[in-house]
Amino acid sequence: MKVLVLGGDGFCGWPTSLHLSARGHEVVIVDNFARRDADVELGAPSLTPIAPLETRLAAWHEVCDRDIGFRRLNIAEDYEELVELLDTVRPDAVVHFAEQRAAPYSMRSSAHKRYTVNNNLNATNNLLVGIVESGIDTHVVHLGTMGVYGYGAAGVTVPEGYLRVRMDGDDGSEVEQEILYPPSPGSVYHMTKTQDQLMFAFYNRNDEIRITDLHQGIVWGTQTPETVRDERLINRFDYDGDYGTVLNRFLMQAAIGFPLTVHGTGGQTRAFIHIRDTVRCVELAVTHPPVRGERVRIFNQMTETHRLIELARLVSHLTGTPIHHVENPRKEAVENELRAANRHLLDLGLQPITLEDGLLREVTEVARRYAHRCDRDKIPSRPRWTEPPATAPAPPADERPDRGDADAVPAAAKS
Ligand code: NAD
Ligand code: USQ
Repeated sequence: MKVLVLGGDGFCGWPTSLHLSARGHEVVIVDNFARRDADVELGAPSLTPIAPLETRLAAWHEVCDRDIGFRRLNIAEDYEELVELLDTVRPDAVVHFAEQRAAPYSMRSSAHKRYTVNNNLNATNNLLVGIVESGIDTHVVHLGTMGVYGYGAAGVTVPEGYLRVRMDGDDGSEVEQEILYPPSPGSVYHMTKTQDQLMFAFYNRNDEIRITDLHQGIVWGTQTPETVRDERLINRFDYDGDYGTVLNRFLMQAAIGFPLTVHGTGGQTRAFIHIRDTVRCVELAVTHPPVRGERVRIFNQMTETHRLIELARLVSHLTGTPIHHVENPRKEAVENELRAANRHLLDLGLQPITLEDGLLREVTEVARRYAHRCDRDKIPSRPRWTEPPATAPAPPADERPDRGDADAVPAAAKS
């Protein structure tokens, strides 16, 4: 199949592009390097040394004699070029990873909130309008998030996208309907993903665009069978307080002996998936497209749920690293239960990789190998969801929130 991978230079997009290429698909990556620009803005590059994209692509050609195409485009702004690309490539599927994906980054400042909304909503809308304008029949596979549901499901297993509801009809009868599960975003970033859902529902109904929306949990791990084939293919590893996600952060912190930064009590429960399963799930979605006229497919792309304090204890037990409960910079429930359905991907053949010591050690070893590249000052997560009330007692000196460069303009918004 011909597949356009939007955001194919990123943490999920790069290994997915390699996986699809290795499985015989014809891949073209589209990226504007906004993520690499954010590395520079934050002064916190990937822990692993990621090669420039041209070097990555040349290395892939060397190791497996396959070509991956590349087009540098800002899909949120370069609309005409995007339409021309869609028209030329005429892809069977477009995998859409190209959004600003970090919740803390989206909460840094007014400029970061505006950048995240402008980038993510225009990226998705441009893609959908562009597909309509070019008249191609392609399948959009979008990376959404489990965070669209919020994380407190009131004793209910979170369904895959749709909720069956019963309402009282005007004539006293009972009316049954399936609606999108009520959105409950916990950050500006997550809010953009809930808005993506509405755009998908509209263009799917109005223009019959075929869409699969993958509501992904927190991705952990770093390498896949393809990225280990050559050091120039190595995947990125985010450990900083904006882009680093919780389990990879704990494993990296353990690798350098930095006390594990549990926000608050650690009672939050979240959904997780290993990067090797991410790439397999995307391929399953790409190779099992919906038919024209079918409503938006929503799959929960997660394999397990864990309470953060339990993950921290597991990592602490494996490595001997102490746990440090830090003041939570986010506005989120102190603790929550979370169960979610994931039948669709299992039925398509996914055999989940779940948390086990070997894989945890593998990530810690990667982190240890590149520990010399870590800047410990970039580890604390500084963006705050709200300002503390003026009357609040000052936190102890060693836990005083440091706003750092929170008011800087996002790098990508300047270009
Ligand atoms: P990432 O930031 O590493 O990659 C995103 C890529 O998209 C980057 O290479 C960036 O340069 C590119 N991009 C952003 N805006 C663009 C634009 N306007 N035009 C062209 N390219 C653009 O993020 P990731 O971790 O690979 O996440 C990919 C997708 O998966 C995101 O949409 C994210 O919301 C979703 N997701 C990620 C996780 C996770 O834990 N990493 C979990 C759930 C969902
Ligand atoms: N947390 C800590 N300590 C840390 C970092 C985070 O306790 O050092 C806590 C946070 O307070 C939060 C939880 O861990 O309760 C998850 O934080 P995270 O940064 O790992 O994940 P999140 O902000 O939710 O975002 C990530 C990805 C995003 C994706 C989302 C999936 O960056 O792109 O959409 O995971 S989900 O969480 O299911 O919504």
